[in-house]
Amino acid sequence: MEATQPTPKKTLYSAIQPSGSITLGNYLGALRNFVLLAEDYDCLFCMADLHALTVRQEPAALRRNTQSLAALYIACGLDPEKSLIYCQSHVPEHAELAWILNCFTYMGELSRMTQFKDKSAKHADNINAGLFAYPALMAADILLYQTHLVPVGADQKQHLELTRDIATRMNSLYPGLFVVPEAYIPKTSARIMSLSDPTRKMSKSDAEDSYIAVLDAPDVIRKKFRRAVTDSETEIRYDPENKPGVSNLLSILSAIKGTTPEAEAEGLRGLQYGALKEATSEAVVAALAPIQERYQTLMGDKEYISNILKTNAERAHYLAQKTLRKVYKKLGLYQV
Ligand code: ATP
Ligand code: LTN
Repeated sequence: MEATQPTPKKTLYSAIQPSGSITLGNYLGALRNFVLLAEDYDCLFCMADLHALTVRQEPAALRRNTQSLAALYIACGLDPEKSLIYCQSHVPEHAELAWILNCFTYMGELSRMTQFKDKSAKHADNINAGLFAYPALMAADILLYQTHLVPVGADQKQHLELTRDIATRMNSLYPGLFVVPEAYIPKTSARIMSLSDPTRKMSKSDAEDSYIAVLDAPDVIRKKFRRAVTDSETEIRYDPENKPGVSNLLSILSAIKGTTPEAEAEGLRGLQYGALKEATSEAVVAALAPIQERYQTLMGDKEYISNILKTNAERAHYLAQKTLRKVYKKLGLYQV
């Protein structure tokens, strides 16, 4: 009788930039799904420190944020024995494959990227070539591991489409080169908005009062929600177009509770905005408390974190080398 082999798991890849404190947007849009999906895939979760350099970073803060993000990945429930949690700059193949992909990515494609347009406007004094080529490095991250699924927030959809276009383009020139990845974007909470300007996405590199950090103390969370911009009406209704502030609070509340924004609006019908803010902040405080506790414990053992990052980078490096060698060979780079 033939022995049945277990089907190998597909590969899941995602990354977050260590460019500031991880926000509730990063958590609900991305990190939380990493944890939910991790069991079913072979996973890699990266701290995208090379991407973070596309905007000026203070060196000590970048170092601290990278270590903190590693601890937060684990505190949120990712198991570093099962998933590869590692730092992008520790695996040189990311930058090497990015160069190759740059040669297969058109200027026109890169200049259509809304993140490039947004960040250029925000950092008009530093519109560098790295910011422009950012999506090619992101494509390299993903394609290097022959990734099937990439969980991200809605703002990264365009970058994922470009990654797929690059992979498909190169596969038609060099058959069988890359797996063409799919994006996984959550239905609700794919785009959590800023508390101070609910028409813009919550972002960790904006002013502190515009976002909730996953590591904010309970009183800070309550204060930030109390000050969150709403509107001059009084009705609690889910209507992102006309009531972006109120709708954002309803999205956050329902994402935490696993319900829908409409159901939460119904439950709070007739109450004032203060009640919505309180319900949202208490739900967020309760959801973040166990993560914060685990995070504090992990940060008490920095050696544990650095050992994990060291061994995981070696494993990632091994996988990355396999793809890079294949790419060099198929493209005709002379091998000795
Ligand atoms: P920065 O402000 O430095 O550009 P960011 O807060 O936008 O950072 P990223 O590191 O670029 O965060 O994103 C990490 C992940 O979090 C990505 O999958 C991204 O789509 C997701 N994400 C970021 N902001 C939000 C948001 N407001 N709502 C939902 N998901 C988000
Ligand atoms: N560009 C992403 C971060 C990122 C990423 C990736 C996400 C870098 N490399 C690979 C998914 C897969 C962002 O969120 N700004």
